[in-house]
Amino acid sequence: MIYNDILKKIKNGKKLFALLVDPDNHSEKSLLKVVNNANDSHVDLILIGGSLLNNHIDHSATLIKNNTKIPLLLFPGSPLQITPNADGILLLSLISGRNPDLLIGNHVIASAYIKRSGLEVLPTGYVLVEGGKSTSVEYMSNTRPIPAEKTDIAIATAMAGEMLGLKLIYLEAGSGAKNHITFDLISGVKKNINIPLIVGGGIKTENDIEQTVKAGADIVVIGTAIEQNPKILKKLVQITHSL
Ligand code: 1GP
Repeated sequence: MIYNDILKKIKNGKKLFALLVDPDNHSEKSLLKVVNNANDSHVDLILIGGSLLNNHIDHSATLIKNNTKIPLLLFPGSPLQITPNADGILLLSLISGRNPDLLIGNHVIASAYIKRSGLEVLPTGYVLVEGGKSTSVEYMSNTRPIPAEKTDIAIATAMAGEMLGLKLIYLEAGSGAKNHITFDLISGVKKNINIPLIVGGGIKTENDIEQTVKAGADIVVIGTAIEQNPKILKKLVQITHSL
């Protein structure tokens, strides 16, 4: 079970690195390179997802699965990105927003399909925080992010998500965000919840990772920075594991 494994690792003081792969940004050949890089770098989790569907998610997920033992989790931008060809799904409820489809509507549409798929379901409170520029997730979800300095609202949102029974909280500044989530906001949320905390969006450097993890992130997600410079992956994973 992926979730139990995550809990166990966190309990043992380990910080996890999740690589985000948007299949729309890859050919079959480059996707294979990404997977090999993830294997060599000892990435803990691979997340697959994006905003659009220019490539076939089923095919991309199968290609990843066939070439790695790293758990593959769907990170779906829409129900159309759900495929049985992964190990699990971050079943996102966009609790920072007030769009009913992303809070429960899409989940109702997809529930029977997900059950049949055999995917491990990881119910995740998805909390969008302003990251210094407007992002795809903000536009596509038709929701407003929590202002970056409103730590109290982010904390209350994460606490509400935990009280509703969600199993993970994902603080998201949006892919390619100018600013990653601040130390204060991450540490405030971390102090007030007892479920694993995922943080992503705009994390680019060793220093960003250090700040994010020291503030309280259990799992760091990086996509854009690795797409731009795949060579830094190994070092970023090492840093994460050393903290
Ligand atoms: C986006 O949190 C992830 O959903 C990763 O963001 O692409 O900015 O690393 P980046």
